[in-house]
Amino acid sequence: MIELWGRSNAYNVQKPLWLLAELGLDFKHYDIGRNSGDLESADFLALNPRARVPVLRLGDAVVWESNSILRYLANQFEATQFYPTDPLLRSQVERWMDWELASLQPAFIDLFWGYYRTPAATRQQSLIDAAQQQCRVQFDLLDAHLATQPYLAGDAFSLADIACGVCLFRYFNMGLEVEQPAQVMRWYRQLSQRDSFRLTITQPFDELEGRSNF
Ligand SMILES: N[C@@H](CCC(=O)N[C@@H](CS)C(=O)NCC(=O)O)C(=O)O
Repeated sequence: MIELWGRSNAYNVQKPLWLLAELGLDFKHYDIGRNSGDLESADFLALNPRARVPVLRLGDAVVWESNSILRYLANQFEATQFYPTDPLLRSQVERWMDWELASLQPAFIDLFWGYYRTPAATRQQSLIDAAQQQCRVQFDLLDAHLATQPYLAGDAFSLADIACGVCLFRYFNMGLEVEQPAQVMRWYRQLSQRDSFRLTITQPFDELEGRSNF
C-alpha cells in the first residue's frame, strides 16, 4: 500500500498528489503538518529527519523530497509516458525539475510567503517587490521556452509539468497583480483541463492566508 504524509494544501505535497491522481493509484493519506509537533514526532522523524513533507512509503521503501517522489513513483509504476527512458529525453524532463527546485520555487515561495502567508500588517513591501521581480524573470524564461513546444519537455505532458505547474493556480490567484505571459497562460489552461489538476491543484488555499506558523 502506498502511504503519503503531508497537508494536501502544501505546495510540495501537491506534486505527488497530482501524479498519484494521474496514475489512478490508491493510497493512504495522512494530511498532517498544520499542528505544531506534527513533523517533529519521533515516528515522523524516523521517516524524514528533515521534518518536512511530503514523505511517501511503499512497503519498506521510504522516499522524501517531492521531486524524488515523482521520479520514484514514475519508475516504480513504469510511467514512461511521463518519464521517458531515453537518456536525452529523460534529461530534458529532469532539467526542468531541477530548475524548479533551484530557481522557480525559491522565487515563488518568497513571494507566496512574503505576500500571502504574512499578515497584512507585517508585510514588507521591499521583499515582496524583490520576489515579484524574481518571479517575473522565471516566468519570462518559462514563457520563451513554451513558445517553442506545447509542454516543458516536448510534445507530451511529463513530470516536468507537474513539478513546475504546481505553483500556477496560487501564483495567479493569490490576489497580487502579476503579469500573464501568453504561452504560460496557454500551458496553464492545458494543465487545468486535466482531471488530476482540478482534483489536486485547483483547490482553495485561503486557510494559508496570513498564516506563517506552519
Ligand atoms: N525540498 C523539499 C521541501 C519540503 C518542504 O519544505 N515542505 C513544506 C511544505 S511545502 C513543509 O514540510 N512545511 C512544513 C509543514 O507543512 O508543516 C521537497 O521538495 O519535498
